[in-house]
Amino acid sequence: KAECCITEVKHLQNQIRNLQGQLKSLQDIINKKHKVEDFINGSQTNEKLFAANGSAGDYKTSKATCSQAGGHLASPRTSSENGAIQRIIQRYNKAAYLDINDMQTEGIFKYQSVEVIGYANWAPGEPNDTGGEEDCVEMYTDGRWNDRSCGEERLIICEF
Ligand code: 293
Ligand code: CA
Ligand code: CA
Repeated sequence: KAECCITEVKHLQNQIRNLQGQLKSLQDIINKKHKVEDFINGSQTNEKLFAANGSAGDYKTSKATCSQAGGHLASPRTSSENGAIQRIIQRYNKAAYLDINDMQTEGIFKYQSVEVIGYANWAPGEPNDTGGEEDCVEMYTDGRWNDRSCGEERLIICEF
């Protein structure tokens, strides 16, 4: 018989109404944050968010900094992601390391030392492993990539 459950049903309906209200305010907050991100970074259809705070470091420091922040050092997998990173590099007018290297096998570039890259945007003549010691990758302000020694000071750009 339905009688048994009316108060429970009403209670649940109340809880649903409360949750709907909370969901609505969460959506409002998220929408506002998206607008701020789009204003700062330019509209992104990407899922990934790229961010810099102006700090710089070598490859190891860059990786550690992004990891401490709960993200990863930026590693573009598409031209659209490459463009999003490039905009940040242009804003700071400073090249940045990508999380791509050929430390394991010379000439075989991998994401985070694990997965062979499926997208590249090398500058003409790159990668050239100058001096036999360029196993990291930097992005120039024109969005092109250069293999580079890992110990330079570069803008830190993380992805989240
Ligand atoms: C050589 C030739 C340059 C090039 C440079 C970079 C270093 O000096 O044209 O820009 O190497 O590849 O990473
Ligand atoms: Ca190399
Ligand atoms: Ca090079």
